[in-house]
Amino acid sequence: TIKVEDDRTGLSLETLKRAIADNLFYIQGKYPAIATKNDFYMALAYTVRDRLLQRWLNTTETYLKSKVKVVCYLSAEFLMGPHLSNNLVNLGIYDQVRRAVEESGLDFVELREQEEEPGLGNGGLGRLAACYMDSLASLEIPAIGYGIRYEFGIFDQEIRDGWQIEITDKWLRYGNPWEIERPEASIDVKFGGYTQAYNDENGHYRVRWIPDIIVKGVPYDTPILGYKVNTANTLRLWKAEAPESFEFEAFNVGDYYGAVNEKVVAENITKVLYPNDEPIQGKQLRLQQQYFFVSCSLQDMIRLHLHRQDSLDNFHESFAVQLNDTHPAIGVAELMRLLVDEHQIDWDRAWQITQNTFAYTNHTLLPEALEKWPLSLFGRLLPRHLQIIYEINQRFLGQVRAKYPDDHQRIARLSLIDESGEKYIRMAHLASVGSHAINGVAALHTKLLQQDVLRDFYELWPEKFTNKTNGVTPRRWIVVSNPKLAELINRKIGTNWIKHLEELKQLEAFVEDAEFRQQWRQIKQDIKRDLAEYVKKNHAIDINPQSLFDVQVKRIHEYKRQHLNALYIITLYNQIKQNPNIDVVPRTFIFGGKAAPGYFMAKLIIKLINSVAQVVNNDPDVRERLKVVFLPDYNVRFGQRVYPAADLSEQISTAGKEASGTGNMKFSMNGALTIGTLDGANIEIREEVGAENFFLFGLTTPEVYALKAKGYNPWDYYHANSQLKTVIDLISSGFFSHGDTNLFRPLVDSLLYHDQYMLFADYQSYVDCQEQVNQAYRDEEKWTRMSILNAVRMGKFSSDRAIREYCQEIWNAQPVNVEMQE
Ligand code: 26Q
Repeated sequence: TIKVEDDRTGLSLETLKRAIADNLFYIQGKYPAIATKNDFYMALAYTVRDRLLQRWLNTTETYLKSKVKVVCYLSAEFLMGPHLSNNLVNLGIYDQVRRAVEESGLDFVELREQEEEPGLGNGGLGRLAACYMDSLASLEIPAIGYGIRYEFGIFDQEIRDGWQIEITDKWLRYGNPWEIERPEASIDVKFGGYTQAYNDENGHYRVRWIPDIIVKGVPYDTPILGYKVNTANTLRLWKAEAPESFEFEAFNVGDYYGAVNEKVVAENITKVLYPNDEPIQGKQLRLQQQYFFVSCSLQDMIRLHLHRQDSLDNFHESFAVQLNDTHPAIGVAELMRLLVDEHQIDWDRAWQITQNTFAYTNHTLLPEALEKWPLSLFGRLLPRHLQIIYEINQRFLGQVRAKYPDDHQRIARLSLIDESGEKYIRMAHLASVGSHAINGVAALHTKLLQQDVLRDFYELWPEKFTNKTNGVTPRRWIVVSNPKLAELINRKIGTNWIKHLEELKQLEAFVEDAEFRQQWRQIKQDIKRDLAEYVKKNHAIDINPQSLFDVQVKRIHEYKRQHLNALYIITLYNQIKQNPNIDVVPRTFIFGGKAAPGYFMAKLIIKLINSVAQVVNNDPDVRERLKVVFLPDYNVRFGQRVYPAADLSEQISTAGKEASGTGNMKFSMNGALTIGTLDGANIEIREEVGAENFFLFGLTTPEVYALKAKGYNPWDYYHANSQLKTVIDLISSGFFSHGDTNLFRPLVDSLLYHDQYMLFADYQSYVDCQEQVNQAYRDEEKWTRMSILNAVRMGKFSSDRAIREYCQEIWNAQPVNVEMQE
């Protein structure tokens, strides 16, 4: 008998081939002879999406029909990366679909590369949200990711003459096959205007908010399938539109241009992602973005809740809402407004519900990076929320006063309002007061939060604080990005490790197996060769696949110290110039990362790296032993290519500045060794992989603090260290800038006069440590052992572990089985 499979769910080669052809014809409206690569990609993407839909609808229905607790992850950023390969892996149909594509006479890799990656985030925080969505689904935890559907994500970076140029990211240009618009679930959001007190029919005091404008939020849903499970959760991103009725109203009054303008204003709200990874002071549009998506999301939750239950009294048993930093912290005031003003719940009960609902994750230690909004701006945009925040503050400070009578300074420090000069709303305080749990993202970070940034809150409520060390998903960061390594591991220990990463430990048994080491090395070698080819093809630079691949990819920031890495390159270069026959370990320095468009010093660091590259790469004395490449437009897709190709991972932030880091984890999982400071999660990585398998250098956090207290004087290091002096003088002399002595002056001056990040203090320690790296790399077998031990001891850093901890200690959320009936 012939089995007739459904064209939209069947998995046989014949069915998949026909599905691709059908989608090309019926969705793209093309036949093969006139189809573009993108048409074929779209046909393929729809073929895959079709195979997700049953699971997605079953999952949604399961949640609607039961009273299970749903985790809502509120984040202004979701840096998802390409969906196609990830979905194929999680569906378990990668090889089959690849064959179907190839038997259709198409180039699978070429089609895969057609996908525009949704770059709806800046860096670590946005990518963490994406890894957590993968783990939530893979662990079968009911969850919704709520965020913003930016029309333009993080800019595309080009490098011209060594400088960063920003290009608009038109990611939606050719359509997005992974999302479904749900206009029927749109939600109205108010802005501006004023409030009015009144007494309701029962004589209760109430407040109504009469807004200036109303903006409509339209949800766009993307399925997030877990790994080899039926659970497909939803990522719901909101787009701002003008309400339909608006134009008509204005038309009748005759103010056509005014109406069109209102429409433009409304649609501006979700136009573009702010490309900064620290707060930009007082930008009204940014506050509008935050309130817009948070209000849409909370109203959506209330609607879902009332669909399942008839009272909001147990809202916090329906939903656990996680605040990804303070960007959605306005949610605390918004939920109070919705409960008190719109659903007539009394204040005290509403406050209990609110505190039980929210939890807050902090992602930064830099005090200047704590979000605050000028009170005047805030009051104009959200007049009712300002009143609510005053009320929350008054009650909160009442409690503080009861505990610490007459401690006025403490009260001023804790207040939700900063009144030291111009008045500001402190969003971290609002988040802390409105949440039942507060967490940092690595052990050191949480400790420093407790001792420093949120110290007064810790003294008040020590029980609210917990650590949740970050993790990353091994599906995307090993299986998708490094299939050859995954394959080798599968042959040795099966596939359980993909969902239980601690099981990689079993591979320790093979460290003394010479054949296994050879296979391990061969994989790294093959991937390095692939990367070399890619760099040759796309950037016309020759790099030597035998050389040590030394990689620093991350946002460009002074605290991350890409320029310390540059100082080391110049140091090596000087050594070669001094003695051209010196025996150096050949190295390729690979950089990637975007600078915030307004961050002058970060852009100058990019220029410095490119200028050093020019000189080093073209000096015949170097004889190809050193190469420096800055690869433009670092993004998730390029991360997937570069982590598996790295020998050495640069994690060199000033101790106490990097909250966690997550790139550090992706490198190590793929067998790179780390050179790093005792900062963020580096500390825990070193604990796991063993100090003997980690290249440690630099001051500790207490040493950084002590040096700062005593007075850090860069000149002391400059005068005492001739090697360092030579490097700095060479930059100052215009050697890397065609004789221009002004170009890098701001950078050199900052290092010499007021460097918060203490590069010179760590310089010698870094150079010495790099020499240890060289020695270790010369011993191939030793290096391979270290590489293997790094990868197989990374179990702790799976985002599955992190999500389990959040579920147990913060959310009280349980897995829910999704049945697969049609
Ligand atoms: C805020 C207000 C206005 C405009 C922009 C912002 C903004 C946007 C993004 C502020 C911060 C960010 C992103 C921060 C971030 O990525 N932090 C990183 O989070 C990672 C995940 O926890 C950590 O691993 C990194 O250490 C931390 O730097």
